Amino acid sequence: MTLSTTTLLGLLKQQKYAFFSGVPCSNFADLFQQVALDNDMMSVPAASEGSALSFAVGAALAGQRSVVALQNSGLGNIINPLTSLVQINCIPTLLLISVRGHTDEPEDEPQHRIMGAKTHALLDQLAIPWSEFDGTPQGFMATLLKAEEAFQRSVSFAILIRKGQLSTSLGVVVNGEQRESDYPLSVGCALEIVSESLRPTDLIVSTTGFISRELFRLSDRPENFYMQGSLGHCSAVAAGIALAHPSRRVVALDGDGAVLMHMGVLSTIGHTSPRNLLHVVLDNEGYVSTGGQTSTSVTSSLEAVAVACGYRAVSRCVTGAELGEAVARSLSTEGPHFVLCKVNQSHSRSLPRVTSQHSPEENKRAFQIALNQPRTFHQQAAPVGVAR
Ligand SMILES: Cc1ncc(C[n+]2csc(CCOP(=O)(O)OP(=O)(O)O)c2C)c(N)n1
Ligand SMILES: [Mg+2]
Repeated sequence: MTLSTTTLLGLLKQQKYAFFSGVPCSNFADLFQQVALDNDMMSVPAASEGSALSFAVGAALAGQRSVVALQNSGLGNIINPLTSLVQINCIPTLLLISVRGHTDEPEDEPQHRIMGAKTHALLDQLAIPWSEFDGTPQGFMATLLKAEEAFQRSVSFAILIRKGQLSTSLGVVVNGEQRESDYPLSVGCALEIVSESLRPTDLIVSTTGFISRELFRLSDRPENFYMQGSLGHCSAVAAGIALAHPSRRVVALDGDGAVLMHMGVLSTIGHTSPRNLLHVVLDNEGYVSTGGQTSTSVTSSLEAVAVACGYRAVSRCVTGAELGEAVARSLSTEGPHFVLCKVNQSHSRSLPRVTSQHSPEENKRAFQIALNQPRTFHQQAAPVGVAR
């Protein structure tokens, strides 16, 4: 059963919820966009699930009923404010949790497997009562009434929502208006340009979602470490490699949503200053892998943050020529380099999944071999698109 997002929002408003925050999941593709358009609901697009919960707590302190929407992968990000803010201060909030990797869905991506199997037990351990949504309006209303009972005891409540239970059909919305992004480069084109400029031995760590899938489609090679899950941690992994292995050049291929989620990493990178690190951010001003919900990079200059954090060289690119030049410059000068490239939100229709060919463990093993025993390449060898 699939409930229309409009109905779900109507029921939330009927129960006097007036404040919404969260981080998107593809199961919530419509929800974030509809809430952004809704005049009766204040919506805050948070950079991480922990801050979404904290925004909601602030709103609750100010007297508003608040909802936080998150994927279960974000449970790790909320546990600190959930236990040490919400629970000790008895400030009840409603959590709408999209459950990926449910034990009934063994075909879901491997990064969801462990959290998918542990979500219910984790909530039990945390003493957060929960209810599984059945996909019907009556079922949703029944879970909201259970939440009311929990709130009477100043306890938060979680509604668990499965894939396909909420409608997901809208396009891209920015500041409440439908829009087409008009940057000339797609992620695929930008990655081709980056790949052409790199050396065959350069190591790449790519962020979770479509960026890794585009890289895999374009140029699968053992020097690529594809992050699956762990949103926001790609640049720290790349910087860790760069610091531990100063003779190898390491490229972090990041997304705007990922950078925003753990932006403190930029300060650590500026501080530790790995000379062999190139941090490329493909900024499409949205969470495109989960349906194109707007990210706050639309009103933030991530490149200015990188400058302030102490990266040695920072560029902002819009065209292919600018991107090619920025990546080429980073080859001949010391890093850490930060290249922000504005990209549009289009992708090829059928993006293969990395896991269709390599399990995460196989990818790790191949990457470690490529890192520790670099392959030799002829001078004229194809730059980066070398088959595995
Ligand atoms: C902690 C956490 N929260 C939410 C998600 C769901 N998620 C997967 S990819 C993604 C979008 C990332 O956006 P961005 O880094 O800008 O890359 P894009 O999809 O736009 O290429 C989100 C929100 C997740 N994997 N982990
Ligand atoms: Mg993005």
